[in-house]
Amino acid sequence: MNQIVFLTGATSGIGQATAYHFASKGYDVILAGRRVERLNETAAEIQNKYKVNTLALELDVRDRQAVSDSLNHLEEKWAEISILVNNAGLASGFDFIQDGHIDDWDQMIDTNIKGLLYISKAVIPGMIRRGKGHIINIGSTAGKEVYAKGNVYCASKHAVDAITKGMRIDLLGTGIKVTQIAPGAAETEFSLVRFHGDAEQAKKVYKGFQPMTPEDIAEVIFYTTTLPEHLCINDLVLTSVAQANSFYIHREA
Ligand code: NDP
Ligand code: 8X3
Repeated sequence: MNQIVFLTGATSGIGQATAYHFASKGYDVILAGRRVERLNETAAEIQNKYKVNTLALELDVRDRQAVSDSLNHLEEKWAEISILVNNAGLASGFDFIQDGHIDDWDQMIDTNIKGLLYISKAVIPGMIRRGKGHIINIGSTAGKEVYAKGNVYCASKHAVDAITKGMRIDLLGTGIKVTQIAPGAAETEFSLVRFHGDAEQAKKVYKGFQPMTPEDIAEVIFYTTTLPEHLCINDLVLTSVAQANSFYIHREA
């Protein structure tokens, strides 16, 4: 039987690329996201291409009841999740704190922090019972430094940083590995979402340098799962060579 990886936010960007990558290595994949058409298309294409099993879970990670219902009632063949990738997340808005929108704040906090917690709460007990598992939380360079207009997004990713550390401490002795991957700029739908669909603004974010691709990050996420049983990468910051941290990006004119 193949091992099972569960990815949230698998309808685009890093989550989708990671689903393809794990499938290419022979994993069965549970894909979760809200956009059901994309979810079904991605699941079907992965199944066709890599001849592994896929399960498409239409799920809003902010919906506490839906998360616990769907994860506690998985068919038996899907219940033993080996690897959880807590990837679903977003930045919504790019405003000084005094101009920020409370709906944006709620959405980021509810998705990036509470969603990650709801999903983890549902998956961890099975891992504990089996005495093994790997949780990979997708943080950000925004969880390491705070930049202007990043306020609540940065706070949500600092929370991911803290929750990841807390998980690793609390899960000591259970055999579960806990890893944070903290990427810098990667060209996905991230900026389009942040700027509420403004494609011109989104394009500017990646102008003049080569950002990472979602596939770059997928490869590294997979790598962290290939180490011997006694080894765990705790925290990994990953940027393109043109980026040093949240503040410094070398752009060609
Ligand atoms: P995308 O916008 O391309 O993908 C985001 C994914 O998250 C989508 O699949 C979306 O699916 C899902 N998602 C958003 N909200 C919810 C929700 N409420 N419930 C379920 N799924 C949700 O962006 P990225 O791939 O770039 O982002 C993935 C993660 O990487 C995020 O946590 C982001 O913060 C982080 N990150 C991104 C960086 C970048 O530069 N791109 C850098 C550092 C970190 P759907 O809309 O279908 O629900
Ligand atoms: C995404 C990277 O620089 O927009 O987390 O915060 S950044």
